Amino acid sequence: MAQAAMTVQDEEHYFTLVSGHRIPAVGLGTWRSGSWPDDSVFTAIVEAGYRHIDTAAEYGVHEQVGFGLQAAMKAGIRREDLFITTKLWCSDLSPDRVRIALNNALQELQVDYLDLFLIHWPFHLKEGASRPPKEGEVLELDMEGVWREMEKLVKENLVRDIGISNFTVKKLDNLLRFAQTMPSVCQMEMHPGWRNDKMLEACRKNGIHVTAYSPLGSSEGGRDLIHDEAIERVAKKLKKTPGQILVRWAIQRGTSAIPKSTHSERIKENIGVFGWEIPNEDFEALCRIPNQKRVLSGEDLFVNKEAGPLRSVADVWDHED
Ligand code: NDP
Ligand code: 1BO
Repeated sequence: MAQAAMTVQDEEHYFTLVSGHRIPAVGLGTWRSGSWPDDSVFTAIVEAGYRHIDTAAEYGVHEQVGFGLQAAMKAGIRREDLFITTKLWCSDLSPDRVRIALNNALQELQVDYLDLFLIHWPFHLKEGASRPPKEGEVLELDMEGVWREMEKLVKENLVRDIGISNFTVKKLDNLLRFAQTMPSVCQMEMHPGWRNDKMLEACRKNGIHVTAYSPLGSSEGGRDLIHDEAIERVAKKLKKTPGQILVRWAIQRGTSAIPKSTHSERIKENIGVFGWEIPNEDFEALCRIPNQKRVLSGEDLFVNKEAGPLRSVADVWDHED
C-alpha cells in the first residue's frame, strides 16, 4: 500500500517526454532573480523539494545558479535527480555558435551535461543588439543548421533533450519538416490570462511537452493574476493561495510550470500543488478569464517598426494571435 502511494505521488510530480526522459511538473524560474539566485536555487532544491531549475544565458545568472546547484549537491542531492534547463540566446543562434554557447553554459553552471537546451527565441540577433534592435541587427536565421548542431549535442550526451521556446505553429511546422530529433519541450508563456490554446494544441498533436513560463503572470509590467477575482475565489474555496491555484491550473492542463520567486516562503508555497485538484467547474471557470493577452510580446526585443524585418508584434508571432 505504501509502495502504491509512493508511485502515485511520484507520477504526479513528473511528465514524460517524447524522449522517454521525465521533466518535473514544477521548476524554479530564475529570470530577474537578482544578485543571489544561488540562495533561491539551494532553498528550492534542498528545502522545498524542487528538482527542475530553469535558467538562460540571457538572464546573466548562470554562475550564481551554478553555485546553488553545487551547494545542493554538496547537501546530498544527486545530479541525476536534478533537471537543469538553459537556453540558447539569439546572438548565438547560428550553427557555429551553438556548441560554444553550450560549453559556456556547462562551465558557468558547473555541470557536465544539461537536461534540456532550448532555443530561447526563434530570431537571430547581432551580438550586442540594442533593444529594440536597430536596422541590420536582426540577422538571417539558419534554423535547420542550428537544429542540426543541437541534435549533435544530444548524440554526444552533452544534452539529454532539446527544445524550443516562443515558437508559433508556423515555425514549429517548419522545424518538424527537417528535425531528425524531435523537440521534447516547447516553453511558452501560459497562464489563465494567456492560455495560448493554439500552441498547446499544436504541441500535443506532435507529442511535444509544453512548459508554461510566467505561470503567475510574470513581474515588472506583468499581469496581476495573484489578485484576479476569479483566481482569488477559487483559492478561497479550496483553501489554497492564488499562487498555488495558478501553478496547479498549469499542471492540470498537462503543462509543467516554472514559477519564479526569490522568497523562500513563496518558493515553498508554489510547489505545494500535489495531492489535491482544482474541481472541473472551477478549472473551466479559470479557462474563461477574459482579456486574453500576452505579457511578453517580444516588442522590445525584436521589433523595428521602420526597418524590420519584424515591424510589429504581429510579425513576431506570425499573425497567429
Ligand atoms: P512568474 O509568473 O513566475 O512570476 C514571478 C513574479 O511573481 C515575481 O514578481 C515573484 O516575486 C512573484 N511571485 C512568486 N511567487 C509568488 C506567490 N506565491 N505569491 C505572489 N507573488 C509571487 O514570472 P516569470 O516571468 O519570472 O516566469 C517564470 C520563469 O519562466 C522565469 O523566471 C524564467 O525562468 C522563465 N521564463 C522563460 C521565458 C522564455 O522566453 N522562455 C520568458 C519568461 C520567463 P518574488 O520573486 O519577489 O517572490
Ligand atoms: C529576455 C528574455 C526573456 C525571458 O526569458
